Amino acid sequence: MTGTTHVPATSVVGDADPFAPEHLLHPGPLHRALRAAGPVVHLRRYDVHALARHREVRAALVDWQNFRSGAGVGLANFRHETPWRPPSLLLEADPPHHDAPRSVLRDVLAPPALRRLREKWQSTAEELVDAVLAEQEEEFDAFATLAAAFPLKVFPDAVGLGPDGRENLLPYGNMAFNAFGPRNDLVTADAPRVAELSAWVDARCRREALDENGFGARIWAAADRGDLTHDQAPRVVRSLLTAGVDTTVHGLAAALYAFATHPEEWQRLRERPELARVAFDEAVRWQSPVQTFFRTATADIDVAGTVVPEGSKILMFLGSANRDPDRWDDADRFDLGRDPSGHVGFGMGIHQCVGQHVARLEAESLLTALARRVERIELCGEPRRHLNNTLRSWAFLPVRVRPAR
Ligand code: OVM
Repeated sequence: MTGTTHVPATSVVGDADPFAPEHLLHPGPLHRALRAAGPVVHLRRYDVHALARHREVRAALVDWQNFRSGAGVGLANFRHETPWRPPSLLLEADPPHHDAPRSVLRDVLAPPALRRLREKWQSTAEELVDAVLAEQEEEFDAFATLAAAFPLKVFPDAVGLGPDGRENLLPYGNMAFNAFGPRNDLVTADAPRVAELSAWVDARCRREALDENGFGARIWAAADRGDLTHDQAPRVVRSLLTAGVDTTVHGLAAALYAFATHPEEWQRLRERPELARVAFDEAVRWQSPVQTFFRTATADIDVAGTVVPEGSKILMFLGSANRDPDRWDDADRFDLGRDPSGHVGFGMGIHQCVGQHVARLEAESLLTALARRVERIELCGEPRRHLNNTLRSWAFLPVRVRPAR
């Protein structure tokens, strides 16, 4: 630990606010203090129990019977508070209600369905990288030009969204991920646009708004077959639009940041582009674009000798579990040589990210195109984070590249 980094002492870590800007910007010190303080830590400010070690986070994620999602996976407890929007039928639901929407979306986003997109996404990535290398100087913002531009090109098309209003997608997702946290300044800043952005997204989920070949239309077709009700279909489409854009944008940004700060790993990827998928998972482990989710205890649960009371919220630090030295060798190192499987950056268990294959295909397409065309990529200025209550996200990622000859 460096001398300038403030590390909360074990005795006061229970007073920390994990959603305060200092911890959102630099979560490492708080994560270390939480892991050191024990397998479970009571956070007094919010009266929730926090899990920050890999073993307990993983155990909670797979134990959906005790650690429920139906009362919301943010701080708000839907038993007592009205959610900011009708709850997700996947994320904020438990079996048995959860299972039909999950199985429909799993099929819509499964690897066979993605094979149709593969060639198109690869050529789009190649065109994008060629255009960036041709148009930009050697120094540019890799966040806007690559990490944000690529998903925003391919994913809304795959859903079957019309061309208008796509600039609303990132602000809507940003708002949804802020809403899992406390009602702090980040949530207040989003408030003026909640109604407008929600109305736009809800309108895009209607059958008439969706192209007949996309994921959205396939969700509606599942309702025609009786696998979902027609009332459920638009809300399952909404899950795609909520969880499918910001996550991949900041996940790709995590990978680009990792490579721009680890030149030897970039050379490794250039020599073996087939490492692109494992590299993306390692970047998801290392940065954990989704930092936290909550559960609600459905009984008094004994966690390593501490009773978590029935009805109370549990805060799971995915980003901390993914850096737990008891689970990972040299946990803070971004390393293409390791096997990152078992990371909880996509969750684990019945709610594990249903779109992870889509994310990996996006990452593979973009990273492979870059690896073939870019000899060196390095930071050429101070990158800037974008603060969000849940997402470890980016605003600006200045890089210098040397194109391959
Ligand atoms: C959803 C959803 C799923 C995962 C994450 C998420 C805002 C939303 O089903 O709407 O974050």
